[in-house]
Amino acid sequence: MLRLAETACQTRRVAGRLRVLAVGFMLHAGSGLPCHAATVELVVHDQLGAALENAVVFVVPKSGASPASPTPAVIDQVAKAFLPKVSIVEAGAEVTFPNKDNIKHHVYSFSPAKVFELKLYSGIPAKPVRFERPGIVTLGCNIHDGMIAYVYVVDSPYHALTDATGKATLGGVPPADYTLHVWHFRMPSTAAVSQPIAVRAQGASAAVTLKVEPDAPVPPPLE
Ligand SMILES: [Cu+2]
Repeated sequence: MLRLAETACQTRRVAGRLRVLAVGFMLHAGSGLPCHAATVELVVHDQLGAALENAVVFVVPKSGASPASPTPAVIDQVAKAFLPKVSIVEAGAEVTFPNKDNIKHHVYSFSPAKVFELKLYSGIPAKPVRFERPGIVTLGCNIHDGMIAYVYVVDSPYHALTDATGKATLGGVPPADYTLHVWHFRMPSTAAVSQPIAVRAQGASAAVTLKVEPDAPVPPPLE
């Protein structure tokens, strides 16, 4: 019975999907069979219609922040680059910054959500960095100007990065009213684009168009 119900839910969700190419959002969610948890499907493009990879997408219940279950993350430094370039962590998560190059790096952030500095080091720093506050943290290296990465700290367990086709799927989302947040590092502002999204039993989907610059804004250097 459960399988039949899920199949019916999926069929309705696909049949009801809407997409828009204009700047902004178009959301679809309806009512129907009582699926136990829903799937939110998102696709993100730029203003020229090109798929945007590594866009941060997450939903937060309107009833308040979801209990986060932060899991540790790792951001490597390889060949004078942060890997991955974009990470999503839940508030309270600890991140380690292994330096896998044979030169030293000096990792820092001036972002209000997390100000920190890992002074010139090799190997793995003794202590991870804890990200408590939701927000966007831009990482730099004081030695290598081209090293830039982003940590988006969220207060929701429902988050994902878009793939090369601009798509992301949030699974296991309890049906409720949410706010959808979408951000890409080529946006001229660190403010995410936000919009209501009603997640119903058969799921929800949204197509989002972001206005982005050709290159990411350059963060200020360490003084
Ligand atoms: Cu460096």
